[in-house]
Amino acid sequence: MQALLSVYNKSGIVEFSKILANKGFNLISTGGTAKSLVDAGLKVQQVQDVTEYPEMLDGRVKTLHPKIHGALLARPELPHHQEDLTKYNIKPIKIVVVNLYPFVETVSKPSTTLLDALENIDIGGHTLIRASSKNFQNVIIIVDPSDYKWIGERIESSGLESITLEERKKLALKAFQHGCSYDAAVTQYLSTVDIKDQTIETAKGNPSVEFPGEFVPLYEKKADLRYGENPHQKAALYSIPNGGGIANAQLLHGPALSYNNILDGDAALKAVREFSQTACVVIKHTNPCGLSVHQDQAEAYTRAFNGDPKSAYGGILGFNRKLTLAAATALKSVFYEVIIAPDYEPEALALLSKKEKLRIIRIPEAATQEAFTQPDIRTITGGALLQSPNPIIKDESTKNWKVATTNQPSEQQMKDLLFAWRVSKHVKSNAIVFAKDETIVSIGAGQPNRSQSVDICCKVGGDKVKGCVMASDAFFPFADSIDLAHAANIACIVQPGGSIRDQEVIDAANKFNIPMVLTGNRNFLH
Ligand code: 93A
Repeated sequence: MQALLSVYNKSGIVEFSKILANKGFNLISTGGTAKSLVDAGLKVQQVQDVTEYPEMLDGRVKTLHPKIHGALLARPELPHHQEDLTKYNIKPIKIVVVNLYPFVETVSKPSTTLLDALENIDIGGHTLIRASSKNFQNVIIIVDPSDYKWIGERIESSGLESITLEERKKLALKAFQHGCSYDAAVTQYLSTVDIKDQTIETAKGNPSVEFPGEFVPLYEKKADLRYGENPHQKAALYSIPNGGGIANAQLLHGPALSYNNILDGDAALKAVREFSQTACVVIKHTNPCGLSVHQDQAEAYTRAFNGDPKSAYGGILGFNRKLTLAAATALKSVFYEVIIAPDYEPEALALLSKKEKLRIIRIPEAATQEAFTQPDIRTITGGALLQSPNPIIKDESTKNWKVATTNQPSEQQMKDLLFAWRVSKHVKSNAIVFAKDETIVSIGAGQPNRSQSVDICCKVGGDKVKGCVMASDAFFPFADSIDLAHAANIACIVQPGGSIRDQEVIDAANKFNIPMVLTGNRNFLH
């Protein structure tokens, strides 16, 4: 019996091949893979000894040969296939282990040239996958090293034939999916790479920020989820391999993540990465109902919680720094569904792990700080909308702000205005944020008119709103919101400006001596 091994990622291949060798398989392999196996003391037949052609064209042609593909595509039960095998001296291959050149990793590097990218488009390996998968009744195809263990154990205990037809089909399906997302990545890369006025050696592509003529997301399925937004909806999680973010986060403790947990966890991550200072957010239904920045993380948590203690129950907590034991101690008595942080002090993790229902998530390294480069994608009936992500608001952005009123905000108020402005970016439009001491006091989210959001802020904040700053994610179309702000004793306002009634709105602020700052840009979130 013959096995063909040709892998870029060589982890686990020696151990798996040893099992095959012990079971009497003839191991056939390509250059680098063969070397790893020989170095480990295994007897290997080189592909070039089977094909009687050397690997050529810098390895572009290794396994592309009828002696290999005849061995993969033959159906031994058909007499005329048997005749061909005998006539051309081809021996069937029963098991194929392949994984492809690292195309996604290669094009993710900003320094990658077009030539590097093209060299990393795997042709032969891909063809091995397709041929073996097409003939899955006769050939076992393995593309995922995590399958070595169970298949190895099975072959060892019960032989190759014990792998059932259903299992073979699943492996073939996985292999086709693997090839499919690989081709999607190539398609996306080629549709965005700019080769105008550049040599093939130097042309660089950045597939993540431009909008291609044809868009094929390069997502890989990560998990089936129990259900979707509601129990009667089916759902699954897909991720961009090595793409960071919540889709590649690690669940350290607790029950499996739900669709809504992931969605809210994403909102938490996006909200805390807006701040370079130590921050804590409480998310409910994708809106931050509490958020605070403070150099003491436990204090940031307590302030965020106190923003709206009633709504915090069952919320999603987000941190942009390693979670300390002090913060874990402060939060442990409240019921939260999920907590996300870039890391956890061991004592903090141990303490929180006592809470059975709490899902504790570690966000991949640097994800709480790095800028988004992935486009925002949203499906619509019959298509999709893409946009570049709304960038992180820099401290320097206040240099472009204009004070529209006679009264100027104080330095402390400017700090709070910038804080509230940043928060308003993460609240569903029409968004109004009341804040004090870089902490949310109340939010008005998702209302069909702006003054209604102001109203909600006043009601939810109650006595606490006195002296707050107010941020609005888009301009005030009328002066009614300023009247409400005055009645609530709001100290200062930030908003984009740009309404045809700006003057009326500014006049109202002047009438009440409320300083008002115009940012010049809008932060809708629909
Ligand atoms: O350049 S290729 O597209 N041409 C081929 O004929 C071929 N056959 C296998 N790349 C080819 N492979 C790939 O080589 C496999 O998919 C695998 O990723 C890699 C293993 O090469 P080596 O064993 O030399 O490290």
